[in-house]
Amino acid sequence: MLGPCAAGLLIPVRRALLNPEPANRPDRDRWDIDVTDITAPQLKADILRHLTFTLGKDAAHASVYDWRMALSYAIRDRIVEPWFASTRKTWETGAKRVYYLSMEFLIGRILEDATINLGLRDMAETVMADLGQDFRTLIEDEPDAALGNGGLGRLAACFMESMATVGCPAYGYGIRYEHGLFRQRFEGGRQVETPEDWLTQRHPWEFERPEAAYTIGFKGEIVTRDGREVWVPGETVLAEAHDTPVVGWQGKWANTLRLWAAKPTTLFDLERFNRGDYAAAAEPEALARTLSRVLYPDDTTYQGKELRLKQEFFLTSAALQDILRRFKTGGHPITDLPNHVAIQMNDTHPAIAGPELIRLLVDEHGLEFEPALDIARACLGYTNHTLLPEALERWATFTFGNVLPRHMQIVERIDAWHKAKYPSRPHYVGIVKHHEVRMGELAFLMSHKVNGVSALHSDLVKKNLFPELHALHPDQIINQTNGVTPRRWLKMCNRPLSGLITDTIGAGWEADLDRLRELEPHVADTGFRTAFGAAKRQNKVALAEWMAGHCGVTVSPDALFDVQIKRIHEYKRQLLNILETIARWNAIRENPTADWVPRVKIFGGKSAPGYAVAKEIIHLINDVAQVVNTDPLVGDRLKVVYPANYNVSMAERLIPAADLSEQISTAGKEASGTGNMKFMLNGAPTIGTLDGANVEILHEVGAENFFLFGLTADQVVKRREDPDHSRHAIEASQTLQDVLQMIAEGRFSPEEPGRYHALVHRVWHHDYFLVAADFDAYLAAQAEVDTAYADRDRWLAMAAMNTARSGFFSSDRTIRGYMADIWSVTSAL
Ligand code: 26V
Repeated sequence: MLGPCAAGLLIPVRRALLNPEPANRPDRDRWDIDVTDITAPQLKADILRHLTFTLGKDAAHASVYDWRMALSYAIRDRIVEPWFASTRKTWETGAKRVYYLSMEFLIGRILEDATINLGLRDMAETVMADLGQDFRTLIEDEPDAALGNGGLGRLAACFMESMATVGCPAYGYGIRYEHGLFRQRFEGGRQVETPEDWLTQRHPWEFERPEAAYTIGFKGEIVTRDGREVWVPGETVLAEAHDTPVVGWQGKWANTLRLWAAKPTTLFDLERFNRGDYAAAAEPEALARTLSRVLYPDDTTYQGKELRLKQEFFLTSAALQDILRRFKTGGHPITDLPNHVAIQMNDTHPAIAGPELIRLLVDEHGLEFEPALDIARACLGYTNHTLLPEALERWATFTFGNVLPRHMQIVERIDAWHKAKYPSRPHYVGIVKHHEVRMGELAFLMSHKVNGVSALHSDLVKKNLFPELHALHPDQIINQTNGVTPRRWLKMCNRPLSGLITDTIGAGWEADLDRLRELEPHVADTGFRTAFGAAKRQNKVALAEWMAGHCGVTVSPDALFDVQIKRIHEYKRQLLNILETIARWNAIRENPTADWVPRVKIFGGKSAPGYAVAKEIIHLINDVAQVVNTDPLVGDRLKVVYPANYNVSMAERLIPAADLSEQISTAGKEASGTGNMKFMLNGAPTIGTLDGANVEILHEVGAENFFLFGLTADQVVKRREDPDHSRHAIEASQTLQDVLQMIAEGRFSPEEPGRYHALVHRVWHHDYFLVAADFDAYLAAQAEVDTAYADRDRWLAMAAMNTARSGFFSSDRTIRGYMADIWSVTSAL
């Protein structure tokens, strides 16, 4: 469709630059849209037209912002055609659609990604240069759309791009938060949060749809009408749609991300206004808007806040009403719903979809309870993303029944139906227990498939999370190992390496990532390895420059860049990493003339605002950085850098420049990880435990290209049986004793020597995440890393093998798995 060869995206750009006439193309059928069918002069004219008529700016006075907007609108124009074509084709073929419900979409920037998928990136750069503008500056002017906390939200964003790439007709449904994830600053080494405000500037990628709005009810009471129970809500808000088109690789398909903004159902109380009571008059508006005001920043502990439950219902009800409205225009009987609609629940956050769909089918479509339940279960799928008990959602029946009285009734009915159908179900299993509604059980019972996100995790979902339900429904739990989109996480963020890959194996790997295996034979070739090393070095030089500017720390690009970036959480064990850093510092000071492999320890990540222990760990990392980085005895042999406000865009900088990927969670705790996959793609070997998708990374890359250490998930459970496991581990390790002693004595906090007493005490006496037990093994693995890195040839081969064997971790593969095993949907391409 893009012309005769796969290089169709690259060649037309250059040809177009030379020749302003659009290329003559043979007749194409009506779906066959060539998104590269534009010349540089045309693109330039589009940009200037938007600058003038959309932004009302004269080129002579346009700012970076104006130019970015003009370019964004010009690029967005190119997406509209494939977007319409995709929608039309879905309608005309009556294809089944997928609806991905997620409270989070951690998108990041859109502009460069869109130009890449449209094959217009280089043209855009040239045209902007022609207009006197630096493309990179424009790209970096765009704020991140940070509508998510971490892995779960970023996965949803990768899935949206992959569904568009593989031609899966799909809608993403989420909330258009006015404020995304908070901004992080460090003050005296402590995390300080400030609100994020990505929408204060215009968001050029969305189309507002005031005509697509639904009423969402809360609270109120149940009344009986014509012998049926009906819900009369006590409060209502309006959910208004905002659509962002998501275009896939080479623009062959585009889907919609539909985000809901809350609006009041009545604008304001005119009577109160006329009485002069202005604040009270505006109350309905203020109340409604709080619903889509801010993303909950805590992905570690479930808190049972009423507003959160309301947000979840707001998203879910708006989505389901929209889905049913669209379905009805097709004229099929309602019993046909599962043949046309697949709904995926991204964790339990939208798990109210089960009861809400039943409510809509029963109360508004007149179905009986059981047929409605069968239809709902046939449509719904549930993805579990965590086993951590403190993150599992459960609502007090009091709160749940108050906010959603009709749904409370339905939940009880679902529970009773299941118990009646499976009388052998143990008494302690069920949705409503101990005055709580358990959302995991609800999602399980209302789905036809439940999936985990890595092989190990899916096993643990069966064994530890839902053992009884698994016994009753042995085919329900399946695995779909996560993936990441190689367009953003290799092609876009790592131009030196992706250029080398294309030069070596040709184009086309972007949408067929298994083709990276073709790199393997080249790994033995010195020329290739050197080029691989040069690409990595180029990224490291760029990162070093950026860190000097942003963190004031100068590092050598020849040092080993050791990177741990993710949310700060005890189970992810940033503490283990910083303890090893201190041990390394001690060792260097004891023997400064030894042949040290220089290291830069790079950390990135935010803590939930109320997570005190994680905040202590952040403080400790910054305190250690302060001491180590100013130690003249150590110099370049060790640096610690912790840039504030880690986000998607920062990840795009750090990952291509990483030599070593830190994936050191306590085994059994990290459901999958997706950062681990991004590092692998970009040629950074992993130091890691047998946890989450690390297990599969190890399997793909081979033990010789992975630094494995630590207790296994089973061993972790056994080790905890010894109540003194941490004391035993510490007493057996002089190195660890010394490190803990230094921290306890205030070596890194001389102005407040007792700052870390509690932290050290916890390692000695509780240490639930087994930092002490894994410490020596981690140190040994880090020593192996040093040895391997010192042998440049060996290291480059390891790094290149990681890229070559990363094909499995494309989210295209994951999406194809969901399509086949959960959604029963085929590609529309
Ligand atoms: C949990 C909660 C708890 C209740 C309130 C708000 C809230 C918001 C987000 C979360 C998310 C926790 C689950 C999560 O992010 N899991 C991560 O999912 C990734 C994608 O599957 C996976 O790679 C990570 O290992 C997993 O930690």
